[in-house]
Formats: sequence, structure tokens, C-alpha cells
Amino acid sequence: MNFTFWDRICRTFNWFVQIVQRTLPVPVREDDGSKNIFIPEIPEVEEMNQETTRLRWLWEKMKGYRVLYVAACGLTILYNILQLTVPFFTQEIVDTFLTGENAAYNLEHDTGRFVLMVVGMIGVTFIRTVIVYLACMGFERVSQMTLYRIRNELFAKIQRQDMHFYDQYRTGDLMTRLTGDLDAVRHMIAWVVRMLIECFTLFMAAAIYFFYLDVKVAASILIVSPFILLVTLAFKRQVAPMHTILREKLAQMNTAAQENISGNRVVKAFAREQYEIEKFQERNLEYAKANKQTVLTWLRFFPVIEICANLLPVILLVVGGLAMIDGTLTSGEYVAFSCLTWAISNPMRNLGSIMNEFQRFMSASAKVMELAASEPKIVDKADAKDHPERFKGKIEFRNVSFSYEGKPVLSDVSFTIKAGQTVAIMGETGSGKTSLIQLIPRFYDPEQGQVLVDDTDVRDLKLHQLRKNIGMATQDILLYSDTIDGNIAYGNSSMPMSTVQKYAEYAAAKEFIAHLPQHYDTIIGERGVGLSGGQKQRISLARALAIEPSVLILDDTTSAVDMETEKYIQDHLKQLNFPCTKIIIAQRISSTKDADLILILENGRITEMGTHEELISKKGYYYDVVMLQNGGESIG
Ligand code: DUT
Ligand code: MG
Repeated sequence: MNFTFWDRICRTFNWFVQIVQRTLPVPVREDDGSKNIFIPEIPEVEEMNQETTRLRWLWEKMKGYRVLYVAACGLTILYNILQLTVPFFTQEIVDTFLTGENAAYNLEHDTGRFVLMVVGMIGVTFIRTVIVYLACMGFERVSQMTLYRIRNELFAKIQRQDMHFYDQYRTGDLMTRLTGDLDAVRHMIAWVVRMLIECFTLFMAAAIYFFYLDVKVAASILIVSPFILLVTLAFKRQVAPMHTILREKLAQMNTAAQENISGNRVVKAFAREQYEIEKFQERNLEYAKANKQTVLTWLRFFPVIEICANLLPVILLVVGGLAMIDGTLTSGEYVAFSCLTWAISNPMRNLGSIMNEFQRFMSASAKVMELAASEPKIVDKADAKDHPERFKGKIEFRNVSFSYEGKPVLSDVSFTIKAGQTVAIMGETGSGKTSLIQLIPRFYDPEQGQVLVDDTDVRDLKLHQLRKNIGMATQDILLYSDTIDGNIAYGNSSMPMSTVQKYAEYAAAKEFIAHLPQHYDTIIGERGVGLSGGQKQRISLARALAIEPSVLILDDTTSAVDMETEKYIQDHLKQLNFPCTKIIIAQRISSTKDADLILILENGRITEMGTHEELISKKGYYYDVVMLQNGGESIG
């Protein structure tokens, strides 16, 4: 009988080994129904290194909550060990009071002990519930607080990034990192680790107890566990790249949704709703397919694990039954085994889900860590000069050349603007006007040459001090969904209302604000929805003026306002009650003709430079523009 039994075990072993071998090969090409997803081979050592690095990073982020976390882990171990008390009590009750030789006698004469055991069982269950509750509270608190900390850190990181970063990352991808990816990190702290400890403790405690009860039966039951471990490890390897793909598909879907929602006006203008719906459906389908692929991977392993888990009661029935017939196992011990087979099978079943979530954490944490580690290229020098006082506003470009990712935009640009002067920049679209002014507040650094403010290279100044002195109304206007007052006072939250009103008047915004339902308290929509293009430009101008900057940069700020309003704004700009150097990018001669200096940019080079009169007499680009705008007559 025994020989047949072990023979069967050996045959089962061979069968499992074959299944595992069949599931192990990587790399493989998985058919997702539309296109193949290539699963790359990940070197084992590198995989282990990545896992340690990410877990170490997580541990680092849990600083301040580590004691609580370890306590929660300890409580998890404790309540799982306490699970064993139930079969222990059951075994005692069955053997002593229900099935033993003296069961009836014991029950009659030792009722106190019987009651004590039943009460003990209930008491331990109650204590276990309290411990489970405390452990869950601990895990939740640590995970939420760690998540809160990481999210704040990431947001601060994003805030301090430079333009290169924003050129590189898309909003939808960043949003995925701040939401879905971080949730996977939280899940790791709150669920994966807890389940891992739970499974391990339960399994080990049950295994030890099994061996204490009967070595042969215990060994027979536990023989399947190494297979489960192998199968789970094989699954973990195969599912790892799936999660990387899944996460990418989610980010792509989020990006599509975000870009579409923020660009909804363009969609409507071109009646492209159906096209956009189909585009989104495509991304959504890709994400669903990647999800399905991941689930299918699990489903290939699932039957093996399920068969193993379901084998346990059968093994117990056969081996335990035989042992009982042999008289080496009591009924109580059999019941104890029976009560605890779930403590072996459940961890086996759960291991797959745990590995799945662990791999989700791995791909998500890679994205989060990448963001956390990214450093802006444009930062303060270690020995940056302190310049707390107001800047005078002298600006100089010395042989400046600049390019975007290797694409030349400015070449050898040199000019000087004295403090308090007004300079106009003109040039064809794409000639580099916006790029040029972006070098002054160091949105980008030049590749060659120097940009100097008050005779100091901007790279030697403190970014914060430099930018505080520059008021900018950008070409692409972004207003916040806040009140008109909040938008104008954006540069300084404690700005008095009188200042807000004064600069709204300078920017010719006073009148239309007076017609808004709540005047300065009117809340405008995202990106200034509810205002006309010209109104938005005027709020943006008022916002730049309100910080009373040393250098005022206006990039096409009056392009959408009528000639009369533009004249009004120009007049007010001439009479500002604070010293200010003005750089005005404009296409209309009316905006540029009174400037102290006019620069003409062509293909990133300054081709003309001088006053209105000087440039007229040059009869170049400026002269042509003047003639065009005045119907063939030059204005003096
Ligand atoms: N460019 C890039 N990447 C950017 C921005 C611009 O490659 O992020 C290119 C487009 C263009 C050149 O740089 O060929 C100059 O662009 P800029 O915006 O400086 O031109 P502009 O003179 O301000 O044009 P517009 O009058 O249309 O505002
Ligand atoms: Mg521009």
C-alpha cells in the first residue's frame, strides 16, 4: 500500500516538473489577438538588483513610520500563529470529549475543562480579531502617510523642473505617475507585504504543527508546495514585462484623454468628435488587451496551482485515513489536519495574486522613482550671486546661439538694452522671438554666448531672484480657474486690491471687469474660459505689471486687442510709476515705432537694429512692414 502511494507521488512529481518546464521558457511571443507583444528576457541578477533597489527606496520613504510598520507586520505574524489555536482546541475537544475511549466519562466529570476550552477558543478568536484590526490600521496608516509624502515630493519635484522636463514628459503620463503608479506603491505597502507575511506565517505555522502531529502525513501534504513555488516563480517572470506594457498602455490612454479634454474646443471647431472617440477607443482597446493578456498569463498558471491546492484534502484523506486505520493518527489529529489544510492551500492560491501585484508595484515604482530622481538642468550655481535688491534692468546678449534638441534657433545674437529702455522685437513667425526672450528668465540656457542682466551672467544669479524681477506676459496665455483678482495678484498673494485695480486700469481691463457679474470676484474657467482672447491678454498684462518688475516682457500681448485699446495700453506703459525695462514682441508698427531700439530677427539672426527712423532709412524688412501696414505710406 505504502509503495503504491509513494509511487503515485513520484509520478505526480514528474508530471508537475513537465508542466513547470513547459511554462518556463522565455522569451516568448504572446498573441494578444492583434499584434505580438514581445516579452524580453530579464537577466535574473539584474531583476534581483532592481527588486532590492525599489524595496530599499520604499523603505527609505517610510521613514518615521517604520516602527509602526514593523509592529503591524509583527501583529500579522501573531494573528496568523493564533489561527493554530482553533485546530489545537478542536483536536483536544474531539480526542478527550467526543471520540476518545473515555469521552462520555470525561464530558460528565470534566465539564469545567470542556467549557474552558470552548470559552478559550472564543476568547482567542476575539483577541485575533482585535489584532487583525490593529494590524490593518497600522498598514493603512503607514501606506497612506507614505503615499501622501511621496506624492508631495513628486509634485514639488515637478514644480521645480525646467522647460526641458516639460518638453519631454506629457501631462497624461505625469498624471498617471501621480495617481495610478502611486496607488500601486501604496498597495505594495498595505496589501502585498501583509499578504506575503500572512501566507508565509500561516504556511510555516501549519507546516510545523503538521510535523508535530504526524511526520508522514505532514510530508505527504507538503510535498506539493515546492511545485507551487516553482510555478509561481515562473508566473512572476512571465508577468513582469506584461505589467510594464500594461502601465505604458494606461499612460497612453490617460494622455489621450487629457489632451482631448483640454483641447476640446479644437475638436468641436473641426467637428472631429467621432474621430477622437475612435482614437480613444483604440487606446482603450489596447489597454484592455494588455489587461487581458496579463490575466491570461495568470490563467495559464492558475489550473496548476488550483489542482495542487485541491489535491491537499485528497492526500489527507488517503494518507490520514490509512494512518488512522494503522492507529498512528487519532481522530482528533485527523480533524486538526483537516481544519488546517486551508492554511497550506490558501497561501498557495494567494501567491499568484501577490506576485501579480508585486510586479505591478515593480513597474509603477520604476516610473515613480524615475520622476523622483529627475533633476532640473537649470538650477542655481553653488556660488550663485546674492542679489536681493531690485534689479536695474540692463540686459545684454553677447554672441548668443541657442537650439532645441540640436535644431538651431538663434545664431550669434548680440545687443544691449539700457536700464529703463523700451525695445521692440519684430520678425517673421518662427524667427526665434519667443525663444530669445525665454533666455532672459533662464527658461533655457544658451548653447554659446552669454545673457547678462545688470552686467551679470544670468547663470550666476539666483533663479528665484532673477525671475522675481521679470514680469512676463507669454504668447500662450494661461489663466487659472480663479477670480479675476486672484489671477492678477498671482505674483504676490498679499497684493492690495488697489494695486490690482490700478494695473487692471493700465492694462485697459478695468472697463470690461466692471461689466462682469461679480467684477474682480468673478471666477473665470480653466485657461481663462469665459473671457475673450483680448480680455485674456489684458488680464495677463495686468498680472505681469502688478508685480512691478524691473524687466517687463510682453510676447504678442496686444495682438488680439483693437487699435484704440492698444494705443491706450501703449500710453500707460510709457508712464509706469516704477522703473522698468520693456521688451515688446509685436507685429504692429503702432506698438514698436516709439521704442528706443527695434530688433529685427530673421531665421534666428538679428538682421536690422535701430530706431524707427533708422530702420525706415535702411529700407529693409522693417521698411517693408511699415509700407505694408500703412498702405504704402511710411509714418514718421
Ligand atoms: N521651436 C522648437 N521647439 C520649441 C519651440 C520652438 O523647435 O519648443 C522652433 C520652432 C521655430 C523656432 O523654434 O522654428 C523659433 O520658434 P519661436 O517660438 O521662438 O518663434 P517666434 O518668432 O516666437 O514665432 P511666432 O511669431 O510664431 O511666435
Ligand atoms: Mg513667439
